[in-house]
Amino acid sequence: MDRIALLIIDVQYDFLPPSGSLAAEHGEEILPIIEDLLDETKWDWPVIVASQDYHPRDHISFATTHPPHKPFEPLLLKDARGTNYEQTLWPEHCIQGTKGSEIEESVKEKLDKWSDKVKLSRKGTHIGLEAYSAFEGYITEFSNPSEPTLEWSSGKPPESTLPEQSPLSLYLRQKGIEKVVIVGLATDFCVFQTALSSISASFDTLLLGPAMRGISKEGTEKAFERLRSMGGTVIDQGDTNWNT
Ligand code: VGL
Ligand code: ZN
Repeated sequence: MDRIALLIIDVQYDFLPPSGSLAAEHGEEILPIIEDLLDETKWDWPVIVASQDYHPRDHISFATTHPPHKPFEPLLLKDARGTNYEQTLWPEHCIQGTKGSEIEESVKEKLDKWSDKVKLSRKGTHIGLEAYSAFEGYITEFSNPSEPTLEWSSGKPPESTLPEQSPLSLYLRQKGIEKVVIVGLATDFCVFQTALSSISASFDTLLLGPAMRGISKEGTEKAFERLRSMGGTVIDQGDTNWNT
């Protein structure tokens, strides 16, 4: 048996209907599938990593940080590493200390039961850096997570690392992981970027379509197409027989 890790991306209230500020349409439909994947009588994951988008107030990605610009506008910015890039501006979401930043309760409860097999990747914690991929976060205990240190919040940020040198990649390799199964939100942003990093870091990468939802339909289709062309395995969103 391969050593397979389950990566659960950003299953947080702000990405979920009905109250999320940046909800993926029908995002709630993935919850029963993820709960099933976390049933210890059915599955035996050696490693599970949940990611959490975890922004400070005034994060560089928020439209409110750049008045008079509005959510979903593109804006050219310079990030905390001095890199010029095009930011899609977002409504405020996943702000540290708010309900919207919390991992959805039924999933969190199940994850707590996996105790030392589950870790948390916290990302987007630096005020001046956008970070979509779970490979761009720092790794901490799921049940007793640490708050971001200065370099991960507002100080001089850690230098950008290649995906294979990232904290998550080093952790997975140390655990002997060769393959990852990715689920969560949102397909066209954080799931997509996590999968790209995973492929670059040479993990055998499988995306479970029925257990993910996107922010835009076109973005989701493009993401699936691009990941397939890069060597990822993508199970279609509508595939109801994936588990047989
Ligand atoms: C995400 C937009 C902004 C995501 C996070 O989790 O896909 N999307 N921040
Ligand atoms: Zn975000």
